[in-house]
Amino acid sequence: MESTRKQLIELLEKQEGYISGQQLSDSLQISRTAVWKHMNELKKDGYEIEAVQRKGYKIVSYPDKISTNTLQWGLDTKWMGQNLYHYDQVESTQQIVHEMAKQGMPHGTVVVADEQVRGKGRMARNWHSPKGKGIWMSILLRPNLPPIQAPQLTLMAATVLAKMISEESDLKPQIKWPNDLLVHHKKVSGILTEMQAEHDQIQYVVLGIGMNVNQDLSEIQQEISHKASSLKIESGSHWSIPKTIQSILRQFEITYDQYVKEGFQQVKKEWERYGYKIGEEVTISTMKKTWEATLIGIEPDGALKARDRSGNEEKLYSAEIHWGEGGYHA
Ligand code: BTX
Repeated sequence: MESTRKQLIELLEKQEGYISGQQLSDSLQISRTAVWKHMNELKKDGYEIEAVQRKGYKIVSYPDKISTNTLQWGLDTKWMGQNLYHYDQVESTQQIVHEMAKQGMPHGTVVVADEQVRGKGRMARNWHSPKGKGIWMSILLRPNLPPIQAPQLTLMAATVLAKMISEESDLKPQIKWPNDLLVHHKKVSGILTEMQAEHDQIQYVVLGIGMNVNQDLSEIQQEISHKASSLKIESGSHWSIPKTIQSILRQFEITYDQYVKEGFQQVKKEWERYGYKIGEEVTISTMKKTWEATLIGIEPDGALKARDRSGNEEKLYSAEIHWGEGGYHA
């Protein structure tokens, strides 16, 4: 039943224009009546399907409602999100995936929530996760890597989100080191990577993605409204959350598999392509000094590389960067 519906959506998606009931019934090896019944179930789940006599069926619009079904149907990945759980409200999806990891759940397990009441940012900061307005999800990864390479996964995830936004819209996303996703200088997404490691080997990683999708301006919390935004505000149109989650999962799988096969080089290239202020001069302050430097790129250990006016290069791990006009401090 489940897999028939999944195949049905895949056939509808692949077809440009209409696909006939007969073709569907032949491909799925079910009766025309069964096809019709499945169509009704899809409509109940929020798919808008047009049925035209002698032409067949076509998906007109995708559901806005998130459910395990709407997320998994049409998700043509091999491992990413094939084990997926959706909740209405949670404290934090991170915490749930940590539990699942300890119970032995597989690589690529995904937890998505409509709302988080205790969403976490880095360094015990809060992450606002209002109901139905964004993507609040955590992914379980079991990479065969030493812990020292974990920052590469965060950098990789940032490129995944940037690529997804570029592909799905005319927006020009940028990645602000280490991992803020900006559109028009404002943060639309953040990544939180938490790792469990033993004996120089990563046991598992919980990679959390928070993305502001459909908030209007008035729905962005006042204290962050100068530096945060949503895809809807910046693009001027509503985004389907299930479709956007699927695009992220699809892009993530492709990029991750390539990273495992070919290493960090491609991630570095992509990251630098989207990198905020890469090639530009900023002011940097550390405990010891404050200086002007040009940002030149990232290093395999996740550091940001900068060159001062005398040509000396330095690797930055946690310096304060004055991002200048429109930017803000991490
Ligand atoms: P971060 O520490 O870079 O960002 C947190 C800071 O960003 C906050 O201190 C606040 O200033 C600002 N902020 C808070 N909420 C938002 C928001 N919705 N949009 C823009 N700026 C905001 C980034 O941490 C990592 C965020 C990961 C969130 C995901 S959601 C799924 C998973 N579950 C969970 O609890 N966390 C992750």
